[in-house]
Amino acid sequence: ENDYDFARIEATWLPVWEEKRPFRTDDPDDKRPRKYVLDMFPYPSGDLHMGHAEAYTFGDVIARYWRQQGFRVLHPIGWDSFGLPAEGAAIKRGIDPREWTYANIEQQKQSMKRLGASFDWDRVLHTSDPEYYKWNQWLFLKMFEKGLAYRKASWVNWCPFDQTVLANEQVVDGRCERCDNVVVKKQLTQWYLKITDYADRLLDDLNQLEGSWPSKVLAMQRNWIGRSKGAEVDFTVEGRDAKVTVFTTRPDTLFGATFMVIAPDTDLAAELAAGADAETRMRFQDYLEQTQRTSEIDRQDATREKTGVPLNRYAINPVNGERIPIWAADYVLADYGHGAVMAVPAHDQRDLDFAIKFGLPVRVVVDTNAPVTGAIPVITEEMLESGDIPALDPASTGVALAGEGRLMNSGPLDGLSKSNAIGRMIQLLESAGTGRAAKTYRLRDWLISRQRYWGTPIPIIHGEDGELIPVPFEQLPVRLPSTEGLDLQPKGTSPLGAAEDWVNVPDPRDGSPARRDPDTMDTFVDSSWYPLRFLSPNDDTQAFDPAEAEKWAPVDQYVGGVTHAILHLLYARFITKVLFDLGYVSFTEPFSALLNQGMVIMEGSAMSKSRGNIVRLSEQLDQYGSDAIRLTMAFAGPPEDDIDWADVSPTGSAKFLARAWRLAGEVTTAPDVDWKGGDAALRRATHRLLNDVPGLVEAFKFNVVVARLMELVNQIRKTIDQGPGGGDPAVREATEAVAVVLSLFAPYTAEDMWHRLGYTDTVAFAGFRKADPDLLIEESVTSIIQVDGKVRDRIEVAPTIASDELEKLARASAGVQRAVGDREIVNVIVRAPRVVNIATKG
Ligand code: ANZ
Repeated sequence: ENDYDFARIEATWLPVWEEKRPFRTDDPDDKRPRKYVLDMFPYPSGDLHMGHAEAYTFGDVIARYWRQQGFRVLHPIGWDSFGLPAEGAAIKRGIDPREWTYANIEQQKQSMKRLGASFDWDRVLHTSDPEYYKWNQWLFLKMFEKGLAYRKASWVNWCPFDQTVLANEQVVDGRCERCDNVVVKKQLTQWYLKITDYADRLLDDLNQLEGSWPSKVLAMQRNWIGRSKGAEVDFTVEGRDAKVTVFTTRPDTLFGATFMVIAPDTDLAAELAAGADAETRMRFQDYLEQTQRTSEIDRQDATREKTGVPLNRYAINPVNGERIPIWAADYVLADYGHGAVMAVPAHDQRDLDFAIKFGLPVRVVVDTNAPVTGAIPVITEEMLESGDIPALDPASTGVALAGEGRLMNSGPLDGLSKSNAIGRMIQLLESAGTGRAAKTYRLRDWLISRQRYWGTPIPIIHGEDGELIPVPFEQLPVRLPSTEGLDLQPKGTSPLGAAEDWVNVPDPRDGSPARRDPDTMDTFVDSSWYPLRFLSPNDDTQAFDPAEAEKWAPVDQYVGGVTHAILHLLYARFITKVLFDLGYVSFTEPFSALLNQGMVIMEGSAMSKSRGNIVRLSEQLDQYGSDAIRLTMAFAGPPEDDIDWADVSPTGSAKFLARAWRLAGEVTTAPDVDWKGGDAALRRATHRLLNDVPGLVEAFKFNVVVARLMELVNQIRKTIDQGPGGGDPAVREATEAVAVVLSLFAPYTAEDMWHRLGYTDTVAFAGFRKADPDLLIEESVTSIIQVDGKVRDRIEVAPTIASDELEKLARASAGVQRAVGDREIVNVIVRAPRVVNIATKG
């Protein structure tokens, strides 16, 4: 009983929490303010690991903190339980993916409970439950209705081994991230969500998150959306009725366009080649095949040797009527802008490399030697004096002139600065009807079709006439059929296509034979709106209750890994805006604040099976207990930083917990004792802690809070051992404060302390005591007395000392008297209570 035994303490309190469910948030009469604290929900891949423990510790500290501050805190958890690994495990072991998934969920749930995570266990959701994915289907149908879900044929990354489409990020150096086989391009008809319609809002609304999201994540989102401003220019093509439009960020350089380049893998390139001579057609065909074997990443690599073929066709420059040749080259991307560029080799490096390699003309149209106000001058005074002015000759230097300057060789633009010329050129194009201001984005529409079993079935029926018919709402969910008799091996089409009983359905229009769409949705759809489902997880009439969303959402604090910095957050932001437009929510951003925890690493590198450096969470929990592990995570440093498990000391944490815990057994006063008479120094230390904790926790300085707890525990120990003992009321006051603050980090130990201190309710809602302002005042401060700029004395004064009082003390101080001697004091500046400056003369 008098020894700290984490196993006994865990065994005492876990069943109590299980039974009392203190973290339920379902009392409609509770009028306290609300906070929604959400951890990114896990994928059920085996048991929890150290990284999970870290993330859930930080989320839990924040949730527990707001509870202690008197908020009702919604802190739910669920599982992102659809996805490929379950399918892989199922194939390998010949079991149903459900078996693997739900067994892992059960195991993770037990670990989370053991970790003392204060989740509301009555709101658990699994995205692979039909009760959940029904609402993915509802969302899809809503978007289909609005034209935001659509099908199109396009070139996609295809892994011939895994027989599936890959996202661009899953292609590494042209190979499949999973199996390392060379990825090819394949033309497929797939479902897309029209996220590009939201590009501007997704970008502009990031400004609202400035300061409450990590700036790195904001930058990554901005880059991913990649908005460029410029113009579209229409070129006539000889022998073709329709014009060809290009996107350019530099319309000012149009007079310097000496050729045009089109992405080979576009209909336009194919059409232009088809209209050329036989040799050109053949060369183009070979080149197209070569392009299709080249990865997106290589194509975007600006330093790669340029390749391309002439199409033997000509375009007319709309501003000067010049006839320029058209080429096909893979450095121009099919799905950016219009898949075609006006090449200005003098001012664009890629175009210059290409022009030099194929002997195409280079014409300078911006004099980058000419001074422009506000721009960094290219020509310095010294250059002018020495006459050493760089030649405007990119064709021989090989370096494009990308900088500021004044226009030349450009008719009406001559003499204008670059930015003025951009504006002027857009005006000229607009009035001639041959171009206009335009924006373009890197962001692509979101491809959501997956040719896989373990996901949400797309609720569309294909009529015999090719019509796409939404599954009537009353028929949702479209449930996944059982895996009985299905071959889940990847083969390029969805395994669901072979589920004859499932896939063949009557056409909802007239009962004629029709087929279900056999594809399932990207699991990022599942996670794009799950925070809302937690608000009414058992509602079978709607995806979420808008009234509850009004109360709780958006999420006040989201916690999770930086691995989700781009896609998950972008998709969740997109879907939130869609729900806003549909009138279901009143806000446009799902996560008001974001904390990215670092990684748990080992001896400088990430933990991985191949390195053999995996630290097993369950073993750590067995050895040190949950509280010590949690405390170690919190104490290791700022939560955003990586934690090297080789550098931390769970043993040290456990020792500290034992020290803190023992104090509770030594307090001999009753809970209602009057603290007023307690040891003053200890009381001041307690109140300083109480005063500082909120600011520290809200700035995520958990490590500092833990350090402060350690100090206070030491001071309590000293007070007991050297002073008035456990009967001093200040010892009770301080130990209670320790228990309450410690409950954020070490809930088991804190709970046990609280009960040993004589309370019967959980410590989780005890609340921070308000710091007493009188006890925050320092007893004395050191005042520095300077004479003619030199420190001559230091005196201890009351922090509230008045200026004239301080001046008197200063003048009287021995050090000052000595320094002044018989000189005259001409000026005294007093900054009470810290400094007095005395100036003398003579
Ligand atoms: C003429 C020009 C002159 C350009 C100049 C740049 C500099 P960002 O800023 O990334 O948006 N471009 C347009 N479509 C392209 C495509 N599908 N694939 C590859 N490049 C493409 O880049 C916009 C610039 O990239 C455009 O402006 C165009 O080249 C090129 F001195 O037009 B520019």
